[in-house]
Amino acid sequence: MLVSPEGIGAGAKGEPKVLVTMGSDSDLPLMMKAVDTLRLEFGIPCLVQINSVHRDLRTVVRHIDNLPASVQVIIACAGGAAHLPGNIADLRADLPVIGVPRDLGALKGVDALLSMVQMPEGAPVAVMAIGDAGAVNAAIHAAKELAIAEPAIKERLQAYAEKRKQRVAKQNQTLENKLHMQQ
Ligand code: RP5
Repeated sequence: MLVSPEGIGAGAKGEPKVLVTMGSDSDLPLMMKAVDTLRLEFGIPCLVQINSVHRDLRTVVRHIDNLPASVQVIIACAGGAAHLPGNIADLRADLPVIGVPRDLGALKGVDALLSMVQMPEGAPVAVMAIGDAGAVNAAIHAAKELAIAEPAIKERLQAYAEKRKQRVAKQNQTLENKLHMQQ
């Protein structure tokens, strides 16, 4: 279990606001994209924890029942028969759960995607894309949920969107230069 260092910016006081959890440490390289987006782009500290519903279900229940009160959103990643986010959605009726499906190879992550997205009525999981885009988007989605009550995070979200716009403007500039060179 690990709490990310401060995070960056006014909103980050070291109290974890997001739980980033996963079924195995083999998911960690993918989930570091969520952790780094949370803390570096938005200054949101998070708790990072391994929770395996297939290998140690009792510990999962204990961890999830006893989260710090500061945690307001949960991001859960798993591959294969990905039951972790759905089980957490049942355990924590009070917190939004965002699922990130991981590609384990055999079925290219579609197995995890469908396991997460087909939750029965009453226990929703907000499912992101398979892989890297899903991990980053999970962090952005969590930041948006926190931003409802925290104007500082809203500002960071706007700055992030601005950076994406600038990227397109730069691409257009490069394109224009290339087209002029061909004349
Ligand atoms: C899932 O099984 C985990 O979330 C992971 O994506 C997958 C494989 O785990 P390891 O066998 O690599 O530990 O529960």
